[in-house]
Amino acid sequence: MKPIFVTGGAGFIGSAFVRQILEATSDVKIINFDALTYAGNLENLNDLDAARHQFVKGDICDKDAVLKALPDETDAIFNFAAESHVDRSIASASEFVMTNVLGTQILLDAARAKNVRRFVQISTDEVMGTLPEDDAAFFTENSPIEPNSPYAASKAAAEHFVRAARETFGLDTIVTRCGNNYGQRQFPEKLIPLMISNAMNDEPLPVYGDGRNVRDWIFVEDHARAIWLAYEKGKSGESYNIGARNERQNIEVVQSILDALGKPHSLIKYVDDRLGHDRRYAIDAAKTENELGWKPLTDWETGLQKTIRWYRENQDWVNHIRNGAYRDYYKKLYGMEIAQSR
Ligand code: NAD
Ligand code: TDX
Repeated sequence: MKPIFVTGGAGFIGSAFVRQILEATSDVKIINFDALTYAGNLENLNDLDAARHQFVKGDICDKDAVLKALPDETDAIFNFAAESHVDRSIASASEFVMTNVLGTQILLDAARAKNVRRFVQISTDEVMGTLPEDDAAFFTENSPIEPNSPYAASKAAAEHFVRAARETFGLDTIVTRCGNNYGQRQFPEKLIPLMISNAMNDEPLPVYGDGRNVRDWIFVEDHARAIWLAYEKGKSGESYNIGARNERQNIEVVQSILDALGKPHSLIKYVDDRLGHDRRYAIDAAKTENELGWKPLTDWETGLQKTIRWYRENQDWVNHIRNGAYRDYYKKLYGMEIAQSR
């Protein structure tokens, strides 16, 4: 069995990745190291094969815990662990610096100490800042690093430390930069699951600014496959952009969700814009397609339908979150209460 070490595997994308790899391979054993912050959820992992998946609760900022959990000669570290929500980073950035920057550096040091063969850093298109909306420009791997939010700045800093580990110590590294993910088990602070769960509860759908900011959406399983291919086939020291050529204005996304759920557009509530709100993300994934032989398999209509169906069928999962600390978060950010769900 080939050991791999996945951090943040109890979160949205990490858990999709773990599921996919357990299903698609037979010779890989996963150590899933996750601190179980507000975004980590053991319910995301409850039906996995214990013989090939070991969960370890731990913080990537805790060097001793990382060294204890990470076996010698591990084939790869996949670093998903992060504070991942832009709005939270605007409210308080320090946690983002801790986990996303210091945590990544601690993992890089541990990778060298334990002779890990390859380090895969899960980064984001947001490190490249924003694009004008009336432009044909796309993010490529050569776009300048110009992060605009504290979240994006912390992910950009992490990328720089990954690069430094390679240039200084010869660590074998890969960076992947994906656009906005959607799919099952995404924490309902992000646009799509927030709008689905509010619509299911007949609560207002808060749309920032004029609703015309553009995001490039990708189904989470397509992202997970690209990461695995980057690990298997990627060239050390390279970064790979991942995107499904699926740009949408936020308002269009929100209206599609309401239509799919048979709810009225009158639930839409325009609210104050996010500070420093990036206008448009759009990814040119040609390098990933050509060098890794990857392409997305799930189109937007199918992916959105699947996602909505999952949230409808897993209302307990949503309600466990909506009835907890999330209520305070929601009130503070949006100045609105959400009703207790049954
Ligand atoms: P998420 O917030 O759903 O999950 C993050 C996970 O990391 C949680 O399980 C949490 O418990 C864990 N974690 C947080 N701090 C930790 C720490 N100090 N030590 C150990 N574990 C810790 O995030 P996500 O949306 O699944 O994103 C995963 C990764 O993908 C992140 O690195 C994010 O920057 C990147 N990314 C996300 C998107 C997106 O659209 N969601 C797009 C591109 C890249
Ligand atoms: O209530 C909302 N209303 C709203 O209009 C929320 C939560 C969001 N929005 C808008 C802001 C963005 O233009 O929707 C868009 C998407 O917002 P988020 O889901 O918060 O994602 P974004 O800020 O684009 O960042 C995401 O993509 C890149 C992820 O959260 C990051 O982890 C990832 O790196």
